Formats: sequence, structure tokens, C-alpha cells
Amino acid sequence: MIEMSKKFHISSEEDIKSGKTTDVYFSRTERILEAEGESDREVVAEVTSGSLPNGWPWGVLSGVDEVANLFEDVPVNVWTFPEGTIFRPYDVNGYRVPLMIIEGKYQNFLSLETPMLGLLCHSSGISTKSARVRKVAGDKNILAFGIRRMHPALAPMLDRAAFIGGFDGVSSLAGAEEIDRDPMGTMPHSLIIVLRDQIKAWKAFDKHIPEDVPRIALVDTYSDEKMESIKASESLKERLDGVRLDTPSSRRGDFAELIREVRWELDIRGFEHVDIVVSGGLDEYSIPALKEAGAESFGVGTSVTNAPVLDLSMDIVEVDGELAAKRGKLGGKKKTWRCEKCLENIVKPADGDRPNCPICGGETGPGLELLVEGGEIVKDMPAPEVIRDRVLNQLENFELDLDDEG
Ligand code: PCP
Repeated sequence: MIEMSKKFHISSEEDIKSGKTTDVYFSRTERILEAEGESDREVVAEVTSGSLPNGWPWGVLSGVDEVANLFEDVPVNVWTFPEGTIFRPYDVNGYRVPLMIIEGKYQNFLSLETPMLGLLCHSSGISTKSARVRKVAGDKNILAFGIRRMHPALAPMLDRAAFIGGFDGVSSLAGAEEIDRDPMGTMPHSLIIVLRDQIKAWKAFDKHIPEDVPRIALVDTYSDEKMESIKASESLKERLDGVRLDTPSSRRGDFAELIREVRWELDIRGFEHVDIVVSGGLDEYSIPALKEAGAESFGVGTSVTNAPVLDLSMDIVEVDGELAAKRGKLGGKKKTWRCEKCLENIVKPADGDRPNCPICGGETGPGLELLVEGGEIVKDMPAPEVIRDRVLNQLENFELDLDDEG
């Protein structure tokens, strides 16, 4: 009989910091190096990305603040792209781009490689998918509705990563707290089902919910979306901000056509102020047609929180100052230069000269910044809002090829 001291199958912060989530072959390596008297080896290790999931052309690096906390009090130096940096896995010359560099005694951080990669691969996958959705949504409102698909222990990280990627709001209380924003959402079907009547539910929402919460009526619970949208508009009139269509797949048919129809019927009745909000199975491939059909706001869940992780790896490229990269990786400590104009990266040996950008001729600057020095976090962690702005400012430089696999 398993003694359930823990209520949930999750690791504590202490477990993560102490390297308890590492892979056993690292703790064995630690023991072997110790026994062989090789614990003083100084290494340079770099984190790079293999090809991105589904042929994505670029990625968004996130989870960096958690990596800083992971390496705090560990006597190593860590350089990194700032959180929210959009990067291509390969530079202008086809070299893998070091996204993060760790330097120090290998023995001091070998058990942290696994948690570090986990923090970056998971969060960056979600932020990248979110930025792809942001790109197609343009200035429309996009809300993260996906934490119900994932282990609740991760809700703060999931919603933070979606927000950093460009989402306008998140639905979970814990996630909203993490980004210092109010949680955002509409109403669930259960409110209408339990109150046994749509109009009663819409009016009850309007009566009891604070004024600053948009009045979005859910209009697909029991009958046709067009008729329910008209009913909601006629019952709440100017107080109604929008109608949400979360049409079940069995009834969805041509969703864009349905949205157009609802838009027409609302407008000819003078309800132009009532926005159309859609949710259920949305991603960067389905949103463009729905936006064109008249949808103003999108609730996106599974496709973001269940986004593929990025395939990041850490590789030792120098041992005691000697070139040491394994096959498939490039030896020696490197410098990632970043073009200040087109944001392309150029990888050079660490002692190389500053290059000009071969793509646009622009000035380049150091892409990576010092994050941890001798175990001390030497960089103020920007607020999620600031990191989100950083992503939005770069996004116009990065195309989205919707013919990729998705
Ligand atoms: C879910 C909820 C979220 C939607 C689905 C996320 O709908 O409304 O907005 O969908 P996705 O994960 O496919 O992107 P339900 O569980 O049907 O409805 P309710 O709103 O009643 O919880």
C-alpha cells in the first residue's frame, strides 16, 4: 500500500533545486567523476535548439527566470538570450545558435541539466505556439483557456508562457496572479445548465458580476447560436458586450459561415456593439478564417497548453579550455551576435571580432547577457508584461509559414 504523503505527483521546489528530478545517469556520472578524482573539470556547456517542431521557422525562448532561480547559489556563470527572445535554431551561416551558455566546474551543475532543459523546452514550446496564434490574430483579443488540459501544478507556468507569447489574458486565478493581471473569461455551460434557462443565466451574470467584467453571453448550450445571440442581445441590450460561440464539433459545420450569419443578424437588428467571441479547438490555422468572418475574440486552449516542446539540448564544448564537442556539435566557447536591425544571429568563436550583419548590413550586438555570476543572479527579472512587449516588438520581423505541418 503506497503511503500517500504527497497529495499530487509533483516535485517540490527543493526537489528541483537539489537536482532530484535529474536523470540517474547524471548522478552516476557524479559518483564516477568523484571516484576518479575528476571532479574539478572546468567546462563550457551550451544550450542549442535542434529543428523546431512541425517545421516552425522560429521559436520564443521562455522559462529563463526559472533557470536563474535554478542556478542561484550554484557556483557557475550563465549567459542567456533575454527571456522572450525570438530566435531561429540556426544562424545566417547555418550554425546552431547558442541560446544559453553555462561555465564552471561540471560537478557543480551536472544534476541540473535535466531540470534546466525541462524549464526551457516546455515553456518555450507554449510561448512559441502562443506567438504564432498572436501573429494570425493581429489586434484581436486572444485568451488562454487551456490549463484544464494540463496538470494543475503547472497552471502558473502555462498561463505565464502563453501571456509572454502574446496572449491578452489568461483564465486561471493562479495564472493571472503569476502575470499580475485579472483573470479573464466568460461563463461556462454549467451556469446555464444549472439555472435551467439561458436568459436567466445571462441576466444573473449581469446582475452579480463586477461591472468591469465584459458581459459575454454563451449562446450554444441548448439551441441555435443565431437565435440565442439574438435572444441574448434583446435581453441585455446595450449591456451585452459579446456572445461566445463554443459550438460542439458535432454541430460546428462551417464555423466561419455560422459566424457571418450571426454577425449579419445582430447588425440588422442594431446590435453592432455585440462582439462575437469563439472558442473550442482553435489554433493559428483555424483563426484566420474565423477572424475574417467577423470574430473579434478567441479563447484558445488545448492547442497552446498542449503545444509541442522545443528540442533543446545542452552540450559540453570545452573541458579545461580544450575543444571537446561531441559529433554533431561545434567545439569551443562561442559568441552569439545579434543584428540590431533584422534580429538575425551570427555565431562566432568567443574571441572573434564583432561581425556586421551579412543579411542587412546592420550593426550587431552581443545576443546573450550575463544572468548568473558565480551563483549570484546578476540580472533583474523583467515582469511578464515587459517580456510580452519584447516578443510583440520582435514579431513583425518573423514570418509565419502556415503551410508548415502545424
Ligand atoms: C471549453 C472551454 C474552453 C474551450 C473549451 C477550450 O469548453 O469553454 O474555452 O477549448 P480547446 O481546449 O479546444 O481550445 P467546454 O468545456 O465545452 O465548456 P465550458 O465553457 O462550459 O467549460
